[in-house]
Amino acid sequence: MSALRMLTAGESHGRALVGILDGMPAGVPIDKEKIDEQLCRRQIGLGRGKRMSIESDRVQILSGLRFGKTLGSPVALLIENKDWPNWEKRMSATSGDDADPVLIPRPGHADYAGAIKYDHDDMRNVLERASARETAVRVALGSVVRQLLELFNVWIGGHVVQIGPVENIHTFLSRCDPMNEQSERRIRDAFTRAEASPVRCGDAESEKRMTDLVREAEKAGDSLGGVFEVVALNPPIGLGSYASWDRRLDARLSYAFMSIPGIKSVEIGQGLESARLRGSKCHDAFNVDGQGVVSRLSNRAGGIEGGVTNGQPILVRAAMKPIPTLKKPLPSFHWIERKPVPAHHERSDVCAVPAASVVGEAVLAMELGSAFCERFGGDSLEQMKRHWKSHARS
Ligand code: EPS
Repeated sequence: MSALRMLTAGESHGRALVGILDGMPAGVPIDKEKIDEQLCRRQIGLGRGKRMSIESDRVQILSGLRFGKTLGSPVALLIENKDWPNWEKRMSATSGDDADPVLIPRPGHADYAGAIKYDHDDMRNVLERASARETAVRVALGSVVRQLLELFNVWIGGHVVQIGPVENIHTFLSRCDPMNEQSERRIRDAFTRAEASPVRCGDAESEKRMTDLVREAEKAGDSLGGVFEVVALNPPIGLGSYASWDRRLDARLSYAFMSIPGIKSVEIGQGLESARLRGSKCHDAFNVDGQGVVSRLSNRAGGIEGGVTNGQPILVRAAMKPIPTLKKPLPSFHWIERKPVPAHHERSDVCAVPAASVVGEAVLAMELGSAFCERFGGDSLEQMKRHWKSHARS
């Protein structure tokens, strides 16, 4: 069982999203503003739909904290759906049956398989929970864990490296630099620039091509996917384990990233590219200097060898498919009449890859934080700090 356990609940147009995080050590200072900052980052970006102008996600901390510090008890968070008053009758938890049912499934969404699986006669019962709106509360929970990791100097960032066929040609991952002051600065700079970009891409030329593409897809009533990359700097050596399949950190990260709606593939380090390379070009050679300090000549493994962190930055890339809700819908069929009709459309995002990148950061924080708590244990932050200090070695 993971040291940190997370559970979320909530429908996209229900009253609120709720998240519970169990396993946080006691005494960790948590800043609500920092959680709200992450929620805000998830909402912005070119290509987001009209819903984002209705919502202004802010967290309410329901339990697990006292005077700004964790208690060691479960942390419960709530994010209100501002859209709820518009759906109060149609999404009532207690009474009513007069809402028009959704009867036309969208290819690519959970509508069809979900309705059959749960014996629903209204596909709204599926789409409300299958919606990527759920990721808002995951970002909030991830921010709590991120604040723990920051106390141990672990820093997480991310950016978009591809939208549709347009790639950011200046990704640092392709170079797989080893960790040193220079590469750390380069990574941080790239992410700082991405922060100011509407498509979360720090390279001006690629950004321009990406924004043109999103605007053009919007006009065409179409949607776009892409690839984002997230990085954890300064992870300690020894998170995860090679000892059992389900303790391998790369396996756990892949599982977690694949659970983000729309994600179709996950790469750690140079990922797929490894299959093309010879062993002599694929692995990260050691270097020992005159003082006996060990370093690496590259970081193609993305910071994980044998399922265990090796102290190099952790690099994860994830590919997202285009949003399935299309203004110009694909062919579908009427669930009752069994006749061909275009798919259901309410409103939708053209491209949510910049938002998914922020969700990826939260997911990385959650998995890393859990492995961190497993390795350094402790019921309180003070105990964890003592364990962390006594484990430090290279
Ligand atoms: C989302 C809210 C949703 C969508 C999007 C994610 O709002 P609504 O359904 O009211 O327009 O914008 O959902 C999806 C991408 C999806 O596939 O369901 C959010 O808060 O991120």
